[in-house]
Amino acid sequence: MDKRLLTIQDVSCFGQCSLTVALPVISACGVETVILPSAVLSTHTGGFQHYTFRDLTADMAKIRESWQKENLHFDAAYTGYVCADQIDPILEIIQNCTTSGAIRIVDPVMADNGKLYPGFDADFPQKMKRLCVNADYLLPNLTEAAFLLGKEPKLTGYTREEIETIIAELHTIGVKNVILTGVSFDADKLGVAVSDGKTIRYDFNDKIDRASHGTGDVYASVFAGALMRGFPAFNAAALAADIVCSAIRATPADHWYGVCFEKAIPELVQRIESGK
Ligand code: PXL
Repeated sequence: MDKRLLTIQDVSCFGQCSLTVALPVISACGVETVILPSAVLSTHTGGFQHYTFRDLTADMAKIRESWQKENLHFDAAYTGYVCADQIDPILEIIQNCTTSGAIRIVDPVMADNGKLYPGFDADFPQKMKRLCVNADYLLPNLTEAAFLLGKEPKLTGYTREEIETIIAELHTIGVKNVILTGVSFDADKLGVAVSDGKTIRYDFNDKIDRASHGTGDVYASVFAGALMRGFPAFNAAALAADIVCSAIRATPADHWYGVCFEKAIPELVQRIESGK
């Protein structure tokens, strides 16, 4: 039977991020996608000033009970932007509503460019860490990885040795596979380090010199979809990077709040179906 994935993250009604990216992207990969919205915001928080925030934490246990009564189970759980009070209800959902051997993909969405996103306190990373410790696949950017490990993030200039120390420390807290984004050893290239705890492999693309919001969500969603379709983790990580680059290139310069990932969906479908 085809595998079914549950994704838990917010709905930012406007802004091309979180669930409005994950659902279309993972569905386009041909994977049944069940959603649990953790909150509803009028827009995302990355540059909009007047966002509303409807917290759906109180619904999480009720939704879990409903799924348990219906005997519904998921073969993978992928979590993104969530709040501190949602960590325990999410762990309960994962414990009770996933199949044995289900894959846990955690994107510890909370920070970028050296800073926590608005709305997260300094103690949030230690709370998010509880969701990360048993992840099968953890997809932090470099800022998130530093915060999870209680380190001061650097904006640039990580050496290969520093990158590999961060990866080793993430394995030490219990993460099985690390997909670390935002790695750069060369001014013209940006990439990802993929580690299964034994081997670290790097994939680089030409750096596109533009600040783009929501690329992390496109990245993690393509990765999750490709993994569910049988891509090895390194290939899923490299495909995700290619699709993010295509999405950025398809985005007009004045489109500041997100990336036009919709334009990259035909390429995504073609690459998923060809297995490359
Ligand atoms: O793209 C990550 C993200 C998801 N959800 C909300 C956000 C952000 C980043 O700013 O604000 C609500």
